[in-house]
Amino acid sequence: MPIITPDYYDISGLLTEEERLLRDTVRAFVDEEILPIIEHHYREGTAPLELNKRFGDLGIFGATIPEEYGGGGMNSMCYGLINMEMERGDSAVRSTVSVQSSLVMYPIWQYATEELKRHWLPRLASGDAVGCFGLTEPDFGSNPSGMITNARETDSGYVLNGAKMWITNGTLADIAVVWAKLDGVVRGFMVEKGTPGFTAPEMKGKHSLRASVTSELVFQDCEIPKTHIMPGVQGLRGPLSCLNQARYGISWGAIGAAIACFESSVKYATTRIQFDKPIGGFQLVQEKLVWMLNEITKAQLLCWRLAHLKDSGNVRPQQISLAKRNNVWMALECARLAREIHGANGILDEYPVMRHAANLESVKTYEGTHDIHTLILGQDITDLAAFN
Ligand code: TGC
Ligand code: FAD
Repeated sequence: MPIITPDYYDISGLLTEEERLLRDTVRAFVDEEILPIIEHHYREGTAPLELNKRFGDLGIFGATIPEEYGGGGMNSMCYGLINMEMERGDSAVRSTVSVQSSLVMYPIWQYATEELKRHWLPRLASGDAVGCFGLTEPDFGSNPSGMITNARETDSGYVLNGAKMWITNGTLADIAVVWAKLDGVVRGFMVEKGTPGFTAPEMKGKHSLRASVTSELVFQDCEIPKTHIMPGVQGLRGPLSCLNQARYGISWGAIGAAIACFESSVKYATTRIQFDKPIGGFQLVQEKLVWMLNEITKAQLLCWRLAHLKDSGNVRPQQISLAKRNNVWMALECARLAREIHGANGILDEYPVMRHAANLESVKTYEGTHDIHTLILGQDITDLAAFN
């Protein structure tokens, strides 16, 4: 029997029964509710919003947030497994999970006032509310410290001015976590949908992550109450601490996309006949499948260990950078190899590989580009910064 879903080093055997059960539940959910509709959404360039409440019912949003705030109270392994299974469906649905859980619920839980935590976290966990995270600006992507979006304090609150770009779910969001400078220091602010002076137009024309909404956030004398600053953090380490959570999830997610490409490739290679035999019987095709299995297995082991480091409280951001950098690169290479194995059929949406390949181009760029993670690791090795 061919290997279809790779678990070559029995990572399943390293999971607890609860972790396995969760993985299998999310896997079945993706098979039954995401795979049948995702190509349609991708083709139309629409987000599967109907899934948000289902994610909430399944406890997928805010998996690691404490239960008293409506979260799942789960460990990092569970959060990783959720991301992996989701991205086996599509990077866009994993993006929705990443943004809601790591980039919206996490900073609210860590840094917002108790009142706003109690108000927003249960709504975000249930999928009744959607959030977004605004860090990137048109002129400041890899270098967010240069951001020009700013806040001015008034008697009643703060006035925001500036613009964010490339913001996942911005147009849909009921609550935006926005990073802006107050007296030259980066601070976190919570801006509710409909606040006068705040608009979030959708960006169009993407060839990648087409089943996800990406937006600008525009602030023109946008006044928010005093309570809506996040008192718990100051400086760039606020948004970067959230990115640690999301980059960790993406490291797992990328494995899911790679597995989808591997599964499709094995099925195709064992059934497509050329020169009177299945193409999987040719050495050059086998070499591609072996490369994929090899790299997926290494990525799985990396993430398994990373989850334990994270839950022990000993993980360093650079270790997360290594996993994000490696696993997304590995998944994109798998998608490209899968496209080759599928021949011309590889460009059709009857197979998932081109969609994953196009999505992974974004995943390689967001949450810190591949090269920015190279520089983070280069600095860690040499103690010399090469950013500028
Ligand atoms: P630097 O001087 O190194 O650090 C500034 C302060 O931050 C602290 N710090 C961190 N804290 C927590 N976690 C980390 N990973 C941290 N890295 C640094 C640092 O200790 C310092 O703290 P303090 O208290 O001393 O002030 O900062 P820098 O300006 O030199 O920047 C470093 C650099 C380039 C690595 C950083 O800016 C970076 O990572 N750039 C990439 C930007 C990025 O990843 N943007 C992502 C936007 S969000 C997104 O893409 C969402 S996609 C959503 C989806 O899934 O759909
Ligand atoms: P730039 O920073 O302009 O980089 C361009 C190129 O130059 C890259 O190859 C980069 O590696 C390279 N480069 C830059 N600096 C250096 C250097 N010092 N040394 C060597 N090479 C360098 N952001 C959010 O805040 N919230 C979101 O929800 C969000 N969602 C996104 C969704 C999608 C679909 C996409 C594509 C992006 C999203 N982003 C989001 C933005 C994302 O984080 C940025 O695109 C990313 O950080 C890179 O910034 P940039 O695109 O401006 O590229």
